[in-house]
Amino acid sequence: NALYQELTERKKLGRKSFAVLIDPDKVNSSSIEQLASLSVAANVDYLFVGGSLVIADNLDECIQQLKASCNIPVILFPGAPSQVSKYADALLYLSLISGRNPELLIGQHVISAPFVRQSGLEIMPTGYMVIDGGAPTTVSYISNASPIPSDKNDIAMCTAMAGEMLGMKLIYMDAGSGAKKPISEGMIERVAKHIEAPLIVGGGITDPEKAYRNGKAGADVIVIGNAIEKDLSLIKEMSDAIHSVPVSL
Ligand code: 1GP
Repeated sequence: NALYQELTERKKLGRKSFAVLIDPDKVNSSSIEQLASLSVAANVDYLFVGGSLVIADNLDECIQQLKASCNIPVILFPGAPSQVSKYADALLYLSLISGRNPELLIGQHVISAPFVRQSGLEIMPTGYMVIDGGAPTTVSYISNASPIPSDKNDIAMCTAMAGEMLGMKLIYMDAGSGAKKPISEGMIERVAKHIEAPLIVGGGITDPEKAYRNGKAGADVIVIGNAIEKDLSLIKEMSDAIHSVPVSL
């Protein structure tokens, strides 16, 4: 589990990481190359690949191409068990702990377990928490589970604590891709103070200032997808902002 170790070491040092989220439906071979070279130039730490709804059948190709174009670790962020590719470096093994849909807590894991193990991927058990992003997002609809209300910081904190005590190694708080309202710094701070696992935060972050504030509030990894799809120059701006968060332990 080399990548997980790296994540925890970065957290110990108070260093923030930037993950670019790539939706396989929204890229083609030339945009993948461009994304990879911009990400290398901007010192992006991780490439996350996946989405709640992946329509095209190009996951393997997309990842193989990313791996051929750069050395940034590729981590799967699957919306369904079908989104597993042995070509990636690691897999966020998500259990939707904010919801009460048994299929996404454990059901789909049971069905895909042999396949996932056989993939040889580094598995990162992740407590996945969907937070209300102001309007229904794809993830809130597809998951068929209520998100945590955006102002209920204590619910988020207790959910993350429970996830960690159940053995989850990462906590991922997500307002959903393209969320109108990203997660508040108050909620991030409340959760970060009560867990030791690295905290991933994403959903609806569109400006570098917000990304910076999330890092200051306690997010260890900041994930950005939509905003970058719209404006590739944001890769560098976001990366600089996230990496400029002062170290505080
Ligand atoms: C969604 O956290 C990710 O699952 C990123 O969201 O696409 O809104 O940046 P955006």
